[in-house]
Amino acid sequence: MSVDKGIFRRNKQAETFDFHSGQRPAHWKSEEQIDRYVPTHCCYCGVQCGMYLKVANGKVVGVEPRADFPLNHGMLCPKGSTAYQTVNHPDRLTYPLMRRNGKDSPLERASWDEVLDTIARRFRELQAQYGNDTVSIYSGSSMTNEKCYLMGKFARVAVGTRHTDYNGRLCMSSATGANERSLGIDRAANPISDMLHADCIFVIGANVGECFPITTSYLWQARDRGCKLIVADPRQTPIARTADVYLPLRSGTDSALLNGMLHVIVKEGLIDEDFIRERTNGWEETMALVEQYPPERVAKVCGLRPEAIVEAAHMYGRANAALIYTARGLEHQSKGVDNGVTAANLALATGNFGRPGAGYGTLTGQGNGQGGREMGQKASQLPGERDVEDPEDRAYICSVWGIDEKDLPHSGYPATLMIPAMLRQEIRACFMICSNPMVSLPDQHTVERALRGLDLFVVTDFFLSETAELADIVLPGSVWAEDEGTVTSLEGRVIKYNKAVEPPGEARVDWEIVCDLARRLGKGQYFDFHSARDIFNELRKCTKGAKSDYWGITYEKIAEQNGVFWPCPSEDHPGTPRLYEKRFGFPDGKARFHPIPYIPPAEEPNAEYPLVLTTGRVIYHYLSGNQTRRTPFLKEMAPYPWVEIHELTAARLEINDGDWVTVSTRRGEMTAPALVVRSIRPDTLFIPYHYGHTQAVNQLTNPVLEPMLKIPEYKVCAAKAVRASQRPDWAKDIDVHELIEARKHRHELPMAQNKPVPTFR
Ligand SMILES: Nc1nc2c(c(=O)[nH]1)N[C@H]1C(S)=C(S)[C@@H](COP(=O)(O)OP(=O)(O)OC[C@H]3O[C@@H](n4cnc5c(=O)[nH]c(N)nc54)[C@H](O)[C@@H]3O)O[C@H]1N2
Ligand SMILES: Nc1nc2c(c(=O)[nH]1)N[C@H]1C(S)=C(S)[C@@H](COP(=O)(O)OP(=O)(O)OC[C@H]3O[C@@H](n4cnc5c(=O)[nH]c(N)nc54)[C@H](O)[C@@H]3O)O[C@H]1N2
Ligand code: SF4
Ligand SMILES: [Mo]
Repeated sequence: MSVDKGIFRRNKQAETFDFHSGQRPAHWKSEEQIDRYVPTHCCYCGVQCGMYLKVANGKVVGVEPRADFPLNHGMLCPKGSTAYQTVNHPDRLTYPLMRRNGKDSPLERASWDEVLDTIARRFRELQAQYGNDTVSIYSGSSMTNEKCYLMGKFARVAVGTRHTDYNGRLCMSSATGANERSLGIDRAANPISDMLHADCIFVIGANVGECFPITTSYLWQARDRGCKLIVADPRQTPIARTADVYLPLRSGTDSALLNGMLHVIVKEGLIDEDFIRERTNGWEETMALVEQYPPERVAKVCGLRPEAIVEAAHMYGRANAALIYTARGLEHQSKGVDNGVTAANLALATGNFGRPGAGYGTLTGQGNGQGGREMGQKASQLPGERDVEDPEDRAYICSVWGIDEKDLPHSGYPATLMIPAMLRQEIRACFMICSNPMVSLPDQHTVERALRGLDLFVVTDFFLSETAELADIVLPGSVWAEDEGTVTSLEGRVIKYNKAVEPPGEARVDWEIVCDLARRLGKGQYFDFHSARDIFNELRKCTKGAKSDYWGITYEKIAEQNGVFWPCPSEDHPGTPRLYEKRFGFPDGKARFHPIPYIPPAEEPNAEYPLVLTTGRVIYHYLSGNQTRRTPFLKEMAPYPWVEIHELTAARLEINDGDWVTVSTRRGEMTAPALVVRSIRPDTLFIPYHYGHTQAVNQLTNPVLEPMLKIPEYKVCAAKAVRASQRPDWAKDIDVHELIEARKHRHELPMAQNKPVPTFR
């Protein structure tokens, strides 16, 4: 099948532009100074909007949205349209840094030879003394597939450690668990354009408007065609304001809600019996379980009105084609995998798979959050989503890599378990690239102790992040515009970044740094890559015949087709935009139901901590904010964190808009201004997490992990709030009312269709 082009008008100017020569069309008079337009994609979220970087005199000077890319059709969000400003930023790291005299000495300028030789020597010394696994590799999914692939191979082949993992552990691991348990393939089931074919879209735990901004244009087009919208989120997010049913559930109760909706669907005969019989296993047990979740019981658990649950179930159950979208709201929980499974159960029971507009999918977060979870940088994984403990997978990858099977390490610690292993001194060195855990990991005070305690901590970044500040050696790497390589978007579409400029100063392209280090570790023959394309060709081979099969994807085909959806098993295969049209990903081709009882979150409110704290994102910042906090417009729009608090709760606590509030949990406390709103449950507080040091909400969050996939419960912990006795140090000269004024309107928009503001129980 082909991907829907949507109903956008195409930009004529862009179409006449010769992308290959990089020549601008003659009639673009006002752009005379631009030398080249380099087609690429945004470096931020998983939507991966197409853009051109404008290059003049060897520098990136601006951005132009790509009208010819079928997903964004000429649109970019505030982050995309300012991303280019990070390339020439004055804060760029332009030479290596190193502490020469222990932890208390300053980071000083050093040469590449000095830092890389030191790293190689110290790794070997520590490994000789404490074993190979004393070194860990911690990488990230904002990097291309080529780099993610390289990191897994670097860990196993160059360093010889079993401990390799990445920041996707904090992001996509619940989704992976649910996809693998229910459907058998860890990828979104549908291309985004499938929204245009849906009669009902159910968004649970995803802030689509702020986190996947450009996809909302598909949502609005679907709405124009009569598609219903259900939103379940403890906060009334931008898209929730226009929803047909808005379910402001209590954080951590998603599986109860989903079981309750399925209960109603079964009772009313809205299940798809043919689909269940022919394409699934295990329905009886799930049906028996949801019997125990009548709307009245679920309403109490979730803090909702029972009628709203029934209404949502009817709306979803009666649609001919319905889509469920989840994201971290449902997944950042100690029951995150189970929650995803209950969402899949609902879609399976109603036959919503394998057709246009029918599916369940997690909205993948990071730019390469999809490819990054397939390329073998994960603790338990080899490239192509292969299993590091599976004898056949091991043998195949060893044959491609040319190593002996006994030299391939077994599975190691996921990123979240590396922290306790560092505290136990089982891990004594860490090579980190493309992650900023001093903002992103829960329970920051413990994380800081672990990282400070390392014998050798190396960070590769292009800005000095909160984490790089703690490193013994900082390596200046490259931004996306300085390298080429592929990325796999939230649709499962493999696309390509193209190189626009060279890294500044002595900064180097990431993969060259890693290959150079591999050589110095004596393993150069396994890292004899001369281009990103060389790496891509090897990774294609590694994925051949695997679930995420890239074998048939080439750089040329990506350019010709505007991306290729995996699996793509041969060069004449067009790729696979929609999964599960005929089979699910298990050997018998059938999907699997799993009965999931509701289990409460790890921490529930009590007398001392009577509120629920939840955390997440705002449109203006990206993840740890290391990039977006340096972008003037984005910084201005959201300069520091705030506490969203319902007006009833604020009144009870005698807190007014703009008052400084101290929020505390069992792990720590922080102070930020109150934003008094009606768009959040009265029992819930929300703090955006994009800030570091004393502005980091992860000082407060609960490090409890999902038992299988080890993702932290960022979305629920017990908290209390009081009016602060004084402002924090960072806030002495701040006029907080500017922020309040800027944010306020976002929370005060009227509900569509004159619906009353929802009542909470
Ligand atoms: N602007 C922006 N966009 C981004 C990113 C970014 O940092 N900034 N990051 C990208 C990445 S890596 C990711 S992972 C995605 C994340 O995308 P999302 O998951 O959409 O973003 P979050 O803000 O983490 O959480 C989503 C929603 O979950 C709600 N929520 C909290 N607790 C619960 C709960 O218990 N149940 C339910 N159902 N909902 C709950 C929150 O109120 C919030 O509105 O965004 C991607 N896009
Ligand atoms: N409380 C709370 N905490 C959360 C979340 C939440 O919702 N609430 N969300 C979690 C989620 S979903 C995620 S994805 C994580 C993200 O957490 P992190 O991965 O720690 O955050 P990033 O900002 O992506 O960190 C990437 C770092 O690498 C750098 N970088 C980016 N691209 C490249 C590259 O190509 N090469 C190199 N060398 N460096 C690069 C950036 O400058 C940045 O410093 O945070 C998690 N933490
Ligand atoms: S929606 Fe995502 S990919 Fe598109 S411009 Fe915004 S941040 Fe970039
Ligand atoms: Mo994420």
